[in-house]
Amino acid sequence: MSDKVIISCAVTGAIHTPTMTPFLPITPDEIAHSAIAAAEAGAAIIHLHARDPETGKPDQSPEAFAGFLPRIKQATNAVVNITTGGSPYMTVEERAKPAAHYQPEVASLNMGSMNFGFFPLLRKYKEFNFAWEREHLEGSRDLVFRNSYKDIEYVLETCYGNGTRFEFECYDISHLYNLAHFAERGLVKPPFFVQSVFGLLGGIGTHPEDVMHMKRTADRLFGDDFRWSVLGAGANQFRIATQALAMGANIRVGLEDSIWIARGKLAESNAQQVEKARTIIEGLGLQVATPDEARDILSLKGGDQVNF
Ligand code: KMH
Ligand code: ZN
Repeated sequence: MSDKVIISCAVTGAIHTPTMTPFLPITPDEIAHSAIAAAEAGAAIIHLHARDPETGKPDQSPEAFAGFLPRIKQATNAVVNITTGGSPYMTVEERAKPAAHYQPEVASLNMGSMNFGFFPLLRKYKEFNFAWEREHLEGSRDLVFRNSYKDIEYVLETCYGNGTRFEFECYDISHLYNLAHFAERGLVKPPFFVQSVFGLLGGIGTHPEDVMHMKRTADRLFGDDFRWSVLGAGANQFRIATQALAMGANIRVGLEDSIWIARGKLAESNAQQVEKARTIIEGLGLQVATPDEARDILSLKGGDQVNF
């Protein structure tokens, strides 16, 4: 068990909407500033989505990423991770375009199809700033986040040849088995960066036993061939992180996954969550990994090998 912990920070995502918090980075400027501050606070990996600067709606066109990728690269040594999840409403072809074009060190790869319900958030908000927000939440009652075997192969075909490695997003135990299937076919190579996701409606829950079961299943399937990271969605973020840290995990924080810093208190920035993560890590006697240490742990190609 290494005492170096990789903090990933997912700065904006595609699930939370502008009405939910004034602190969600939306414009390229906001995304760049927020990502740079998160890296300065200790995030070794920055996981990125893009949004329409006027409305905040998820935008997966490669052009939408152009306003912040070079700026983050120039201002930090952080590993840039580009989403191929995009928004669950998009096709896989659309979702894979930015990672295929910019050839980052890491891209996300979602390891199975699932229901993805964020409609319970509707209860919290009466009015929305933009019309798309209500439709986005309401539509998730009937939303399947599609990641078929063919879809996963498509992302591998479009990105792996560029030396991009993956953050394998596993929202349930079956997604670990899907990763094992691709490993058996030789389509993915260790070390596998397994990002286990807890607490989304449609995925595994947030009970300590859920975290334990994810870890022991990954141990059984991959042995020494995986590097484990966890993210807890919403208010569970730091409880799950702390449990998993004590079990040897790396962690992901950021406003993509939770808009909170404490019970009922909005996080004012991504960096604030990274700082809290750092405090917990150091409080447990562990150390925060630098970006170069993360590159070493995950066998990444290097920040100078990207196309931005
Ligand atoms: N929002 C996370 C739970 C992706 O970008 O590929 C999942 C995610 C998907 O980060
Ligand atoms: Zn994401």
